[in-house]
Amino acid sequence: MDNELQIYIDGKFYPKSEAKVSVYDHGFLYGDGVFEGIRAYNGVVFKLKEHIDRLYRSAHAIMLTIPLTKQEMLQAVLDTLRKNKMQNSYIRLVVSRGIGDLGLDPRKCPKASVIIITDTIQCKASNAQETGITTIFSWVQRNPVNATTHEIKSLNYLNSILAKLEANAYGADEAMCLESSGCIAEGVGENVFIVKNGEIFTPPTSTGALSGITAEVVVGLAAKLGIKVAITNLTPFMLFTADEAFFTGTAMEMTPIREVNKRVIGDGKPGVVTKKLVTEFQKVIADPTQGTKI
Ligand code: PXG
Repeated sequence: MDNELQIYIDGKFYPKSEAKVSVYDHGFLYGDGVFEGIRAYNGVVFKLKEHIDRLYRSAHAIMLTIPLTKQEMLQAVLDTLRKNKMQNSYIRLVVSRGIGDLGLDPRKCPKASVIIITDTIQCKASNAQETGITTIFSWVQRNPVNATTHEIKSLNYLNSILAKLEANAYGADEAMCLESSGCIAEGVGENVFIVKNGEIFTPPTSTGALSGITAEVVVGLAAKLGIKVAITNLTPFMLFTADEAFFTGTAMEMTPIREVNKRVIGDGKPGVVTKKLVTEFQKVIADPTQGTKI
């Protein structure tokens, strides 16, 4: 197929149907690797440098040597988008430990593998931004900071998948995880924010949450709008009784939360502060100075 999506694997392009990695790759055998999810809007890769920086920080934390410089990685992402003539895309950048033997010792894996997929994603209903989504607290505790913490964007996502299964089982749109002290860590692939009395609150990354690039953008927008932001522990009660709540993430973008474990948040509709931020957020993702041009 001529128009089949082309996938980058270690410097070469393969049609999607032939883009394969070895069953001896430790990314597959052990979840040993790191990744990023990135979006391109209208020919501009949003916050590409920030995502690449985070990828290399994750790799550093698991002592994984990426066989490309950051600049080469950036070029490889742009090349893959150009190859596929993609102007709008959801980009998945994966670096796995590479091929080893059946033992888990990473020293048996001489070379990491770099994979770049430039596809699209549908992770929420098309009207989610207007209606908000429903969520539940999962029984699954976020991996603690002294374990496979989500501060590292690693290929170990079973913690999130267990929580997502719970959302599916209860018919909720998304799940959230609590950390060991019972405070809110984050969603399965999103950071969580609440609004109370016109101020914004979000948990610190010391709960084992990822330092979200979308969250950082939203915090910046709030500052620009003169809305106070506090990074602080959030209890489930604080979310139940918030005026407004929303998720942020590359895949989810900014999405209002209207319900948590059947408790309606505020009046069950996206609130004024959330709506103001969503408007600003739409402007930022459309701003070519906020990313890297394809
Ligand atoms: N927390 C976790 C654990 C994440 O994986 C975020 C927060 C949001 O971070 P950014 O930087 O994107 O604002 C993420 C990243 C999906 C999906 O399919 C989403 C992520 C990762 C993997 C899959 O929804 N989001």
